[in-house]
Amino acid sequence: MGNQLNLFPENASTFASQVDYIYLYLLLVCAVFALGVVVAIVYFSIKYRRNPTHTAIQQVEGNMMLEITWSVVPLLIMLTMFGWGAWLYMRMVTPPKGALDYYVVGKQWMWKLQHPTGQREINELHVPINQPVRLTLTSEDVIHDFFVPDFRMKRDVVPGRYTECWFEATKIGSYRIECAQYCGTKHSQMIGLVHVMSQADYDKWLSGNLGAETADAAGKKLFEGNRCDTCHKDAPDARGAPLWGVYGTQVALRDGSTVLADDDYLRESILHSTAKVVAGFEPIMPLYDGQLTEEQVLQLVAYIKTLKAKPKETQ
Ligand code: HEC
Ligand SMILES: [Cu+2]
Repeated sequence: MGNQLNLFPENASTFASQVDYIYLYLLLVCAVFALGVVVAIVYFSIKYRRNPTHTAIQQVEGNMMLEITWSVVPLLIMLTMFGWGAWLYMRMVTPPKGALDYYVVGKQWMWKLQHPTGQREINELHVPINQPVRLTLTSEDVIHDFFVPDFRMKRDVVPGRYTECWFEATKIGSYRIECAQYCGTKHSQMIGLVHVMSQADYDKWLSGNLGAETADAAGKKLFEGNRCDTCHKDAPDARGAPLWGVYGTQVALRDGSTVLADDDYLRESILHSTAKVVAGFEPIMPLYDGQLTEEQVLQLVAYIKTLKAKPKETQ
């Protein structure tokens, strides 16, 4: 919008302006109250300054109306902040169906990113415009934080678990990625760029970067290479728990509880299989902790998510 004073980063995603509106609203409310307090301080300190003509001042013991007003009015104002904030927060943490799935692994001190179609990048991410993009994030070492100020998008990247976030870019251009969690000596150099492109340019970019394997294809190779398939076969006599169609279902565990088979559960089952043992199975699965990188685990999880249940055979 021309040469204006740049108080805010650019608005380059669908929720950037929403975040700014809330921010301005909070600022406005604070400013109005701060101003009121300052004016009252100045006014009263002049009005009631030490003065020989002032005699002893009458004590005010309390005023019910006043008490109620200054409790209820701030409460109502707070509730508007809460309601508005919660509404936007829910939008920001719920990726829409059909979002493109990208994977992000943070590492001292770089970002490794992978496209749904397999292309890999370091510290750079090319995405199409006007298309919801979902990121699944994890870390190889310490806590990082994936921050794109121009999208108002920020998510902690935590070792040992998956976090996710999403955005839909609305402006072609390049936007800075910053690590927003102090992560060691070169934290300030853990930066990158998101390149938002037209769909046509994006397709061209993708086709110029062939030779990559999708995450689930790489996962399939790892699955065979690590001999997961010797136990996890799609056969009734398999020694491992069935993985076909397991994603998104409730899994019954040996201790009688159930657990939702989401990304985090699959990750934990691969690295520390004994943490949650599936009902009807012995904890014979080897521990893969330390044997697989986070990227490989992401790929295995991506592969397991593609395994669909076969239609039940009629007996
Ligand atoms: C020696 C046999 C064996 C091997 C090898 C093995 N698993 Fe397992 N796996 C099991 C058994 C048994 C269970 C169920 C008991 C448990 O949860 O520990 C299981 C459970 C799982 C689960 C949880 C499944 C569910 O239904 O909740 C996942 C995911 C999994 N394995 C993935 C893998 C992957 C990926 C590999 C290879 C890196 C692998 N397994 C290698 C035997 C094996
Ligand atoms: Cu970092």
